[in-house]
Amino acid sequence: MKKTTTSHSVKSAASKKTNPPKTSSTAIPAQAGVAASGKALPSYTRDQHARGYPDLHDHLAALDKAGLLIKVDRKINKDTEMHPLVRWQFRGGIAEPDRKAFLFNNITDSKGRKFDIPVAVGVLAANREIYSIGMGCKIGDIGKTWSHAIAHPIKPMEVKDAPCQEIVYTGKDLLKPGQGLDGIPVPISSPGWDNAPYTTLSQYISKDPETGIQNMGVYRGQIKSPTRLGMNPSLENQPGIYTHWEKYKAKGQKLPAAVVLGCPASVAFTSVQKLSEDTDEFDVAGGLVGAPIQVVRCKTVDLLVPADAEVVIEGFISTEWLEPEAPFGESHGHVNLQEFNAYMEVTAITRKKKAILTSIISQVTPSESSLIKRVALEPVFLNHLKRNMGIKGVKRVSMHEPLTNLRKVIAVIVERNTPPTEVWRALYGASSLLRSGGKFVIAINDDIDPDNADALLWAMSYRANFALDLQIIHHRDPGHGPRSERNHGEDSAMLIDATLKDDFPPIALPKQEFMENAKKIWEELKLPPLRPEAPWFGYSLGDWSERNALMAERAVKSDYFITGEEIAKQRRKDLPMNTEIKHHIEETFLNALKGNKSKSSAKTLKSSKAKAKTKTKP
Ligand SMILES: Cc1cc2nc3c(=O)[nH]c(=O)nc-3n(C[C@H](O)[C@H](O)[C@H](O)COP(=O)(O)O)c2cc1C
Ligand SMILES: [Mn+2]
Repeated sequence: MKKTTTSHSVKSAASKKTNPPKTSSTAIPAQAGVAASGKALPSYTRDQHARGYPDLHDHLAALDKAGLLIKVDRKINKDTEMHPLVRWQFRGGIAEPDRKAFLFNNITDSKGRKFDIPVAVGVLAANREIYSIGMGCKIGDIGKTWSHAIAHPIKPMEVKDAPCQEIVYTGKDLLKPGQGLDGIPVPISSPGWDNAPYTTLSQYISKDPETGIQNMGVYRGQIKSPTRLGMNPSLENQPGIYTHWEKYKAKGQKLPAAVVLGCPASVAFTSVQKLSEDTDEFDVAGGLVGAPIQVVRCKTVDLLVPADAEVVIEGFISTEWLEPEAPFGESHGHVNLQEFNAYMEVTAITRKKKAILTSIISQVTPSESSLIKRVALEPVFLNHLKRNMGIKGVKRVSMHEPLTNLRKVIAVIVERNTPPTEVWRALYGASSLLRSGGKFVIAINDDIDPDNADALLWAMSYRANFALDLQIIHHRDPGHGPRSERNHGEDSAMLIDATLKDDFPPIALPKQEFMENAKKIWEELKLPPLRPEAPWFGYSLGDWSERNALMAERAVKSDYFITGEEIAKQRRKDLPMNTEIKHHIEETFLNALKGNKSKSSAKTLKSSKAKAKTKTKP
């Protein structure tokens, strides 16, 4: 194994001094590549300082050390068993923090073929803990780390030789059994529906022929022959590669491309992030790890790929011919039926000797695919609303994940006193950032858990008046999902202000102190473990008088007869049933408390009504 430390040529190192987020390179076990269990993971030796960030093997070792990696040594059929097995952790009632990454070491297919490349599934984003280990930051800092990296990109560094080119197959060698795409154990994602194995973490790299700026985006790849890979850019997501494809088409040339299958986690994360078209994902990946990403020039195309990639497929994408591609189970939860799409003719496959293939579990959400996109996209939305649009009251943006798949339902969490015009600017802003994002955009306050659809319905039910708080937006792209001919193919969006506009009485649950005390008793009684769901205690929403507070305090001290006596003195015969008490009694009561002479009830009623009318809205 050649070292790149002495032979690399620095193309363009970072010129700006940055204050990078801490990377997990310091957290690499002393013996990277050796699992905590003592069992060797597929690995190679290389000076960690030269790279400055962990590669996929180091990442797997870190996951193993954290107890997050399940190594499967039993034989697994990649075409029928692998993805269904991992699927269970997303459809089997397992909570997100309990999900794990899987490494399959003994892979076969339905013809009994063997593969020398292990397959890793869920190792990038089966849950936030796994993702945060890949980012080298705490779970709570994922958003901040993204914002920092986008604001402080670091240019990559070109090296002359690289682990990803330890093995190189080109030309006729690709047609020998096991040396073309047939040698890569690409699993079938949705057996029974998909028409082939598809690469999922396939990071397509292409270059803008005008600016020379590279793009890296994850688009699936249908294994069509040992040297042909299908590609499907979903145009509604405005994929970077499509712009390049169009430009090469206009020149009458094929589009040179390199497809990276597995690489350092931080680099992989940028390939599913929506960055501006003129941003090279490598620069932001550098920002994520706080060091230049080491890249190497491909063997048969003029493109740079991560030196620490596991496998790289090089080739040319026809800009003249399209081929049928799919059916393939999609992230919108339905099978994507066959369409005419691009394909690549492979000119080289390069790989590490001990390469590991990364496969992402996608389709019906929640999935690894939705989580990896969600944690990257939410900070982009928040930045857009707060920084680009300057809306101060926005606290968080949350994309709803299960079944709806992120883009359809977006909650914008705003401070309680945000002016309605700013709430609406946030709603319009969130609904227009992505061409295909924001079908339901709902503004809520931070006591509503946006991950709980029950809570979202709760907020919409009691805090929104649709005559005032709802707008339908026409002429929207239907986005990712099955398409309908209705309305000339155009979809629409619904913006809802479900924030509190009035002071409401408290949430009808015992106050926090009583629930906490009861939890101790619950646990003392060894009842089944609790998983508290917000709201699990009552809190004030602004409409709670001193009189009400006093009565409740008395009640919990078992002094409620005092209240009973007081109430007897407040008897009335001039009012109909269901007349609200607050405007009749509160002021009288407060004055009495202060020792003032009580005013006539008629006067109190009048002044309270006037107060209610002039009450200012937040
Ligand atoms: C597992 C997985 C598979 C994906 N497959 C595709 C795909 O086949 N086509 C596509 O256009 N986007 C796909 N995406 C979404 C893109 O990766 C995403 O839109 C990304 O921003 C693309 O990079 P770009 O913005 O540079 O084009 C996929 C994402 C994931 C996580
Ligand atoms: Mn891009």
